This record gives sequence, structure tokens and C-alpha cells, in this order.
Amino acid sequence: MKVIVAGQGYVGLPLAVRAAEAGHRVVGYDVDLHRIKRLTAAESYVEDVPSRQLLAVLESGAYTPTADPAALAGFDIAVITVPTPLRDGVPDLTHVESCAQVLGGHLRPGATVVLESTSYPGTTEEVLLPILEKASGLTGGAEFMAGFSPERIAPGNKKFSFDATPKLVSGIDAKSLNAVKGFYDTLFQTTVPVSGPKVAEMAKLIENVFRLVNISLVNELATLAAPLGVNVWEAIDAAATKPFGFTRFTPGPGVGGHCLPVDPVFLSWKVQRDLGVPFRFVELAIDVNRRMPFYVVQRVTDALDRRRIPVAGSRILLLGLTYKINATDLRASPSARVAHLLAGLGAEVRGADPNVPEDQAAQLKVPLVDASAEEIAAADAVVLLMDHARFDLPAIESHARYVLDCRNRLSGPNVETL
Ligand code: SAJ
Repeated sequence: MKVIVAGQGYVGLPLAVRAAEAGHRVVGYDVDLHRIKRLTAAESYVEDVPSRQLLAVLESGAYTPTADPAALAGFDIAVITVPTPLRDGVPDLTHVESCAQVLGGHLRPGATVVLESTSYPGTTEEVLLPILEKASGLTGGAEFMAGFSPERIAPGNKKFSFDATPKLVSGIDAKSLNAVKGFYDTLFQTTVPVSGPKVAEMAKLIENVFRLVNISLVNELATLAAPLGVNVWEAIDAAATKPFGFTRFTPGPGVGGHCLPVDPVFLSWKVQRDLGVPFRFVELAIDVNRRMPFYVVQRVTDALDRRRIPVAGSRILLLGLTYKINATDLRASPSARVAHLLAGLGAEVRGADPNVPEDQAAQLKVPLVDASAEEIAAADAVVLLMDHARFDLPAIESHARYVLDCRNRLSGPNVETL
């Protein structure tokens, strides 16, 4: 079929390449000309899509990246994978709305539009559908199909490959569900039909709220176990030996990325707006996670105090600044927050992270250095925030005068654990 994937980011590009490999004629549509230029040159900027894989579908002619809306004409299936960020803590659907407007102009009878971008229950039927109908003059259901199918991209997750992850599919009516399921059946080993878009929209949010709440649980436990004299890491590992009814999460300096700090707010915002009551678990989880960078700073300053070293003027080396282990993304990184807070206290802060891309280093407010023996030995305090595989952990143990280990990877008389 002629497939449009609107939005060629970490969700849209893997989907577009997979659809091209599955035999569809795919147009990868994005409004960012710089991205289109890189895609046309077979330069992938998404870690899960190697450039050689992109080159293959470009050369076969199955995949065409473009910023030109005219290329959308005559599509059979259009998938919307544009960002749904928060703006001042409130869901921002402007990218979805403008994308729907453009697609609506090319919507023909018998075609299908699927929303993949994460949003609150009701978005597909209450926001997307009216825009498509107005822009096309067609009636959803009767003349074109529509549905929601959440993305389950796990950046860098080698264990669950793209097509092996079951895909939820939904439609505004039976015909739409058939069309959406039929399309995804050509890409995924397993598709899971649900009764309507709201169920699929809610399921996605349940997946991420589940993670957010459980991460905040172990984070709060970490702040309580230390003064109780309990090693929370060992206790969690012990609990994780229970083979059923338990999922292991680990404490950390906070929760970053583009999913967990954002998606749950779509649900808590909708509940507050429509029901006038707070979704307390999400609000509490966000509050606990937001405090973790402050807790890390407190632990560092306490350790400096014990050695009569004022935090102002102290030299601190932070190891791992991206938002999650082995990730190359700084988005909403709690480590960057720790750096900012310590610099605000007058510390001379340096960061070391081999995963930070050159073009993102500038947004960090601290100089980036190598995690060399000299840098480690020269620091009054070292903080291991993300235990990237590329770090030499024994070197940290042997050269650091003091290290706060936020990932329970180090041991030694100079090591304290979060
Ligand atoms: N984190 C912890 N402790 C944990 C797990 C995560 O502190 O036990 C922190 C991470 O350091 C990071 C944040 O939480 O700062 C988010 O981590 P994440 O593992 O949820 O990673 P993300 O943001 O890349 O989440 C994505 C999500 N995928 C989708 O939304 C489609 C999530 O649902 C996946 O489960 C996750 O990837 C994954 O498993 O890789």
C-alpha cells in the first residue's frame, strides 16, 4: 500500500523503514528540512535504525523522505508519529492537529489514518477525527477509516526487537479496526485488537504510569532506607528473587527522557480537567522523582561537610549526564539537574559522559571532560549518576577520594551508595 509515516523521529523512522522492508511504498514525511536532508543522504539519527538499513530502502525506492505535502497525495494508510510534549505542564497537541490538517487535505475515500503519538483517552475521536473530517469533507467511518495504535519503542532495547513487540490496534468502528489491524499485521508478529481507540490510548498510559509510579516508589525507599541503616539495593535484589508478583526497579538520580516525565501527565491532566479531581499516584510520583536530584546534592554536600570541605569552591566530577544508562539523549536528564544545582551552590562542576553527542554538549551548563584517572583523583567528590558501559569502574574505585554511587556498581572505603 502507499503508506505515509508523518514524523520521522525515534518512533516514525523505525516504523517507516520496517514498512518499506515489508513491501509497502512509504513516504517519510517530516516538517524538519534538516532531518529530511540527512535521511535523503542515508544518514540515520535514530540509534535503532543503522544507516545501512536506511540506505537499503532508499536505494530500493521503497522509502522516500520528504517535507513536501504534495507527496502525500493518494495514500492508503497514514500513520501520525509526531511529538506530543507538555507545554507549561499541559498537553500540547499542536503537532498532531497541524499534521491532521495536512493529511486531511489529501484524504481520499477508503483511506485510513492511524494515530500513534501518545495522548489522553479520547484524543483520536475528539481531536483527530473532527480535523480530518473538516479538512477532507469526508465522514469518518463511512468514508474513511481511523484508529489508534500506541508505539512501544524501547530505545536501545536489543532484547525485544521492533516486530517482536506485540502491537495494540484499534479503530473508530469495525471497518476501521480491520484496516488498522490489516496494516500492522504486515509489520508485526502479533497485533492485539481492542474495542476502541480510548482503550488503546489508556493502555499506553497505564504502561508508562506503571513504570513512573514504581520508579518513584524505589526512589522514596532509597531516601528512607539510608537513614534506617538498610542497604536498599540489596533489599530490592532480595525482593526480586520472588518469581511472581514483583517487578524490579532501581533507584536513581531522578526520571528523565521523553516518555516517563511526560506521558503520565496526559492522564492526570485529563482527569483533573474532566473530573475535577487529582490523579494522586501520578502527582505523588512526579513529586518524589523531582526531588531526587536535590537528594543527590544533599548527600554530596553532607559528605563534603564531613571532610570539612565547603561545597562552594569544591571540585566535583559527575559521571553520566544522559537521561538513562547507555542512552545518548539529554532530554529532561536528572543528571543535568544535579549539575545545575551543584554549580548553583558554587561548586566547580565538571561532567564526563562519552555518550553525549557533540551538538548537545552545549546545552549542558558544565564543561565536559574525560573520565581520566587525573580528573577522578583531582575531584573532591565524584558522583556516578549513569553507569554507562563505557566507564572504567575499577578506575573510579581506585582513584576517587570520595564517590557517591547512584547505581550501586562500586565498592570500597571511599564509596557511598545512594
Ligand atoms: N529509571 C530508573 N529506575 C528504573 C528504570 C528507569 O531510575 O528502574 C529512570 C531512567 O534512568 C530514566 C527514566 O527512569 O531516567 C525512564 O527510564 P525508562 O527505562 O522508562 O526509559 P525510556 O524513557 O526510554 O522509556 C521507554 C518507554 N517506551 C515507550 O514509552 C514506548 C518505556 O515504556 C519502556 O519500558 C522503556 O523505554 C524501556 O523499557 O526501554
